[in-house]
Amino acid sequence: MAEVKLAVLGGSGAGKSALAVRFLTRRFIGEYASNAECIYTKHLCLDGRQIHLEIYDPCSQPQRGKLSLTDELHWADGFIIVYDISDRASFAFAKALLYRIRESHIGGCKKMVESSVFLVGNKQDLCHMREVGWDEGQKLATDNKCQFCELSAAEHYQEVVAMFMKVLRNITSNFKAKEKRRPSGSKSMAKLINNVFGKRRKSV
Ligand SMILES: Nc1nc2c(ncn2[C@@H]2O[C@H](COP(=O)(O)OP(=O)(O)OP(=O)(O)O)[C@@H](O)[C@H]2O)c(=O)[nH]1
Ligand SMILES: [Mg+2]
Repeated sequence: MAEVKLAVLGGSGAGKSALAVRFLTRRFIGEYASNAECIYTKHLCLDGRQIHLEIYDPCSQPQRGKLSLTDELHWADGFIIVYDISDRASFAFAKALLYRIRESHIGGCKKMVESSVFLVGNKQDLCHMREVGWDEGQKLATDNKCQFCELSAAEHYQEVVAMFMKVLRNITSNFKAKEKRRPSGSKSMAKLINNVFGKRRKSV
């Protein structure tokens, strides 16, 4: 069974928890605890392959301060970077996150991470309060060679599922490419690192 680790990152209130919970439970519940980070786990079948998925949903991140992300970069196989289309500050935060991920990629921290990054402009239902244009999101994604979509965790269940499935597909195809290129010994080293890095876990 393939193990996939996905980190959902973004500014405070962008909708990280809403997206994760919507994907995992189909529901939009409106209010989400933001004082504790957690990892949700789920088994699913993707293109006939069994996947053990872990989704990391961090607690509120300060808009300022150092974006070290060191743990997340080592832990995650892929990232969903979320901003709120009605909040320009969250877009700036997403931009900084993408920069940090790209930087680590150049430094060789995690290979082939770019194709496993999805930039999401959330709260599309609030387009009457829009502060970030669709074209700005698309350009940021193109500049960082990642995928992009706008959606609403509140209103678009199918789009949320489609977005998660696209990321998962890219991650698993990266796995296949890596398996072809590396000896199996390095896989157990990656597992060892993952086991050392523990977070609170929730099963859904
Ligand atoms: N209108 C609208 N509201 C949304 C949407 N997604 C999330 N929200 C609301 O935005 C607020 C923040 O959502 P969360 O999912 O808690 O955001 P978060 O990024 O997890 O926030 P922190 O954990 O505090 O960093 C909540 O009140 C949600 O109900 C959306 O698509 N549309
Ligand atoms: Mg949250």
